[in-house]
Amino acid sequence: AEIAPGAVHTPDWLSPDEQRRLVAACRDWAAAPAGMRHTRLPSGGVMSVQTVCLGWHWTPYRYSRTTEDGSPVKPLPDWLADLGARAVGDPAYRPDIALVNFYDQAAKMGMHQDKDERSDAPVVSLSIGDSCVFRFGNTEHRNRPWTDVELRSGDLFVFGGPSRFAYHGVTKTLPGTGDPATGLAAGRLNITLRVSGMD
Ligand code: MD5
Ligand code: FE
Repeated sequence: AEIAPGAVHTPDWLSPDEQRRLVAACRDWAAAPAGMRHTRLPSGGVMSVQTVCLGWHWTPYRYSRTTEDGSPVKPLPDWLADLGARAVGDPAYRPDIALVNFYDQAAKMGMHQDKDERSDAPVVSLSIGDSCVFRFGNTEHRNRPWTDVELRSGDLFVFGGPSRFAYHGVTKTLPGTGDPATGLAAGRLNITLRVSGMD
């Protein structure tokens, strides 16, 4: 379903097998060093979501090749970039950043734009585990109008064209809605694939 120009939601895109493989991979990526952590905000707070980065390490306003403690960022495997190319239907799409977000039952993400990348290539979003309410806004500001969309395990969302720089957030997760057969007993995983536009 096209939620807005360039914002395409494909429910149930990942097979159960692909979801299991991704959960197992996320478990490996989450391990220290350069593992999953609550990102520190310039305000002094921390995000409720926990994140592990592949390819480039994200902190607000900037990407780097090392994490806060100086550890090298884990590589983004070719098979994951291939999955991204399949998601956008373009073999030339080569994401070099993956951000893996884990939401426990209390985590949410406020309305924001993703503009730390130096590329306007599409962002691919994959969801696994508990469902969430995803809020897709507009390009002007973080306020209405917006559209709330429930994202479920296995869903694909591609944000391209005029939707690439839209405000968006996650207002809540829906605990107990995931299938433990994925290997995730509780919580929600979201994997985004991005093009950095950097060398
Ligand atoms: C999530 N993650 O569910 C969301 C899904 C993030 C983030 O927002 O920054 O890690 S990705 C949603 C997204 C990405 C890029 C553009 C747009 C939405 N958009 O234009 O709406 O953890
Ligand atoms: Fe975002």
